[in-house]
Amino acid sequence: MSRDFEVPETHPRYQSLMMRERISQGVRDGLVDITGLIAHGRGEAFDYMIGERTIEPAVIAIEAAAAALKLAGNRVISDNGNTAVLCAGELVEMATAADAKLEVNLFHWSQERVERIIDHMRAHGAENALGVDADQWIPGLEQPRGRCCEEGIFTADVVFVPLEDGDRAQALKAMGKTVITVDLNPLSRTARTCDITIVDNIVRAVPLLTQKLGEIENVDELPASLESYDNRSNLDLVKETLVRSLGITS
Ligand code: PTJ
Repeated sequence: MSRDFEVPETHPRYQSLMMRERISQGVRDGLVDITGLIAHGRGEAFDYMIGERTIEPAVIAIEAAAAALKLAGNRVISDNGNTAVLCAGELVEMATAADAKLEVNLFHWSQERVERIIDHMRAHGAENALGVDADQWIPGLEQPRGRCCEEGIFTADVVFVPLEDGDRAQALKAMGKTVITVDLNPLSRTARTCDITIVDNIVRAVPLLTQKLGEIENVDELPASLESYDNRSNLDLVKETLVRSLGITS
């Protein structure tokens, strides 16, 4: 379905409306599952509450994520329909900066959509996006996201899983992996399960993470800085920000 409307750049909510456009166009192009619209709307609501800006706890989590990725042996960035249409090029840049593999892994799985997303990632510079020939299964995960690649998610020690569901995050942790997510909802099961949760919009978080990876100079200092990171207290800081933003007093 096409329409004769373009969001004017002068619109006060231009950035937000453009994200909606990318997600809805992604549905029309067969990249985003229809429920991706709902997931995006939920994210928008939380983004509104944190002021559509990168808050301090997210900066702290981004630093920890950069350290974890740098220290890893096999790093994988997991990509789905929403992440692909919101920041394909930025994810490719992050993969280069982190020396990470990209793997398409879908909840609403179809081989056709995996292939479409991989083509989309290639068009944005990805040389080798995994996911088409998934040859492994995440133990205990009885949903389509269990499907994964031996050389990618299955053997990774650090996995970046933005806009995720809690089930896979839990199953990946049970495999002994370090799991990093980007999720605007600090209350989600994913946010609470992961080792490092970046509560920020993925369109802001990924470029900042790439920048941080590029700024790391002393790798020897990373284990200590990672050790001092506590995801639970960082999420508490996010919740305090939300409470302040809603004007709630106890
Ligand atoms: O492409 P598929 O089939 O793998 O499906 C992808 C979606 C995102 C539809 C699927 O993973 C899903 O349904 O996710 P959930 O369970 O709705 O969780 C998505 C989480 O991401 C929610 O907590 C949202 O608040 C959050 N979110 C949505 N948009 C953004 C976001 N977080 C950061 N940046 C966003 N732009």
